[in-house]
Amino acid sequence: MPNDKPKTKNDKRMGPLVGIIMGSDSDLTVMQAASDLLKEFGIAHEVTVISAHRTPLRMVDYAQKAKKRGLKVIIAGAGGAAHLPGMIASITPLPVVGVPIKSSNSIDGWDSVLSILQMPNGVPVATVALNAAKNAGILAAEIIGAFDPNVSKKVTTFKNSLSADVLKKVEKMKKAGWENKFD
Ligand code: RP5
Repeated sequence: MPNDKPKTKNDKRMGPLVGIIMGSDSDLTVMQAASDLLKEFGIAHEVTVISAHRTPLRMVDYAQKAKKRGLKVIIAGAGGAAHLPGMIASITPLPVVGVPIKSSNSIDGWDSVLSILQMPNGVPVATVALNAAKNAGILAAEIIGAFDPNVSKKVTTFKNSLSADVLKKVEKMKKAGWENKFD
């Protein structure tokens, strides 16, 4: 029996809306970007380590309690044989965003990408690109924004800033002499 007994602590305070979990603390350098994005958007979230293989009972416990604890989305990152996002998705009715990580035990990240992406029918994981934890944060913010107009506004502002950045590049290229008959 693995030594990962679930904690019994009652955690019903007004708490996080997004749970960011990862297979190891070695994933944190990548997963930090999801937390940074949520902080920027003012979305309450929590961050912890849950290993599908090394703490399977903790994983089941977390997934079973997630909805009741008030979480609305789970972002799960893992590298190598990355079973965490899919297993969490198999237990919770909440949307799960998966972040494939190019970890020390990964074959160039492909193993993580395919493990998280190729889920069977009925158990989807919204898989972002390799190491793309920031996009996972944005996706989580969009999900929260579907029922929270304040967050939705922030997502819109963020997306507008992306357009503005590109338009600056358009002008920069024009100034550098690159021709464009479009605008
Ligand atoms: C995966 O194994 C973790 O998600 C991590 O990406 C990788 C390596 O873990 P450590 O050996 O650094 O703990 O389960």
